[in-house]
Amino acid sequence: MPGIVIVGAQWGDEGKGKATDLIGEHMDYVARFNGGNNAGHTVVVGDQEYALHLLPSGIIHPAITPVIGNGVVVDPAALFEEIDGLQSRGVDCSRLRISESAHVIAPYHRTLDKVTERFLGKHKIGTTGRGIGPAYADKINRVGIRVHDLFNVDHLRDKVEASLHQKNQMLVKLYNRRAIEVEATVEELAGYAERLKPYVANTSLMLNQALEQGKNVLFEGGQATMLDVDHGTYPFVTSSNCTAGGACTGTGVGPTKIDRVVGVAKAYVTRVGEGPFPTELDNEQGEWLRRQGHEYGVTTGRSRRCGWFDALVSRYAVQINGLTDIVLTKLDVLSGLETIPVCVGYDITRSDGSRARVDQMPVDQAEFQSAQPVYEELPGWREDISGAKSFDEFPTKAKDYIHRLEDLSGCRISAVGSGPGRDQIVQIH
Ligand code: 2SA
Ligand code: GDP
Ligand code: MG
Repeated sequence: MPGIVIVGAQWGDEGKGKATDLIGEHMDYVARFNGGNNAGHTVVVGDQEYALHLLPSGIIHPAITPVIGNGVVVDPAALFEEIDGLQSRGVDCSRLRISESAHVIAPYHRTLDKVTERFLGKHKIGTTGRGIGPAYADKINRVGIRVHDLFNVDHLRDKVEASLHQKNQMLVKLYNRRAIEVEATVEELAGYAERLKPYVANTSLMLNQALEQGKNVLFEGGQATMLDVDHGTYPFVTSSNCTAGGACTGTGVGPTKIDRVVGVAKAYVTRVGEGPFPTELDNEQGEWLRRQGHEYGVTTGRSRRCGWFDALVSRYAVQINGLTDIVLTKLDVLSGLETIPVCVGYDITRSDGSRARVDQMPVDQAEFQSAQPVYEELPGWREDISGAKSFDEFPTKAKDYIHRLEDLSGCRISAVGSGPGRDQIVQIH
């Protein structure tokens, strides 16, 4: 089973870091394929908690080669800060390999991210402010800077000039800001080159050769299906392909090399930032879920919006990613509830004003914005499940909840999280 992809099945923070750590134990390589340091993946080992942003979660295992693929956007300052933080805690980062064609987040991308959010006003996306969108926009506009560009200053200056030409006109004329200086930017970016060099490699070749040799590669997705730039709740999305297809384009490995696609889903749903969220609980129950689940952003510290499990979202994630199985996390958080509502349909308003009940994800975002959840009430359980070591130890009603989510999602649940700890996960065979 050499090629495994892990993706978020909802709006992120499902516990991908933990799932990657669990499955990654048997892997030779763990490769990030999208996003950047907007991600916040938590891995808890004993009494140590690691919050990983740009680095693949597999970096915690000494036997794994962590890889940052070409589909990732790399902020060199953030990268070194993260490496320094981990190394000071005894984690060896020297095995890390970064694609030479990954795009670089320059300081002006961070500036633009913040400025555009401010100017969008009530239409803002609620980004993490890490420069992710502007860096991907440059990639698509063909004025991006790639990692290998940092190693030739004349070439780099050319690229920075091309990238800043239009941005400076916009910053000065539209946003009433000072123009960004080319030379200062070149100096800063070129200053990272020497330290970056030993990590840089042709990672596509490396991963393909590894797969040829029968080695195991885990492809770790950042963000999630509903934040995917093509398949998510556009425009309230991130700027990359977080879905399984992104694993191929974002690492240079073909789809025939992928054997398993794991979706990570919470037993309820959370979202950070703006955008529609049909099962959101803007009330005391939502506050209860936030408190029980400690739902705060790992990168920005923002409060996460909380709501009930949405079967339309999980069915959609199964379809878009071709999921082979689901890792269901945070089931322990729901212990103590009398009943647990699960969304099984939406009442939506069509563009002609008519109302309809649907059980598939509407693509039209105006329809999705209008969605009112239709709930099925499932019986809850009182027992604390955080110490369960096998599926048999779960209360019957918790087992029923898991089986009902499998039926509604149309996909097998292969493991269930019962707490944040590394060993608090129960495999289902
Ligand atoms: P961006 O910064 O351009 O990627 O923001 C665009 C949208 O994507 C959402 N987004 C995220 N959603 C959940 N978790 C993320 N990572 C952090 C975490 C978030 C944090 O693990 O907690 O700390 O706030 C993440 N990254 C991006 C973002 O909220 C926007 O809706
Ligand atoms: P990711 O972005 O998908 O990797 O998820 P985050 O790390 O942003 O958020 C998931 C949070 O839930 C982290 O604080 C994890 O330690 C925690 N977590 C993961 N699995 C479980 C679980 O099964 N139960 C509980 N209570 N917490 C969990
Ligand atoms: Mg996260």
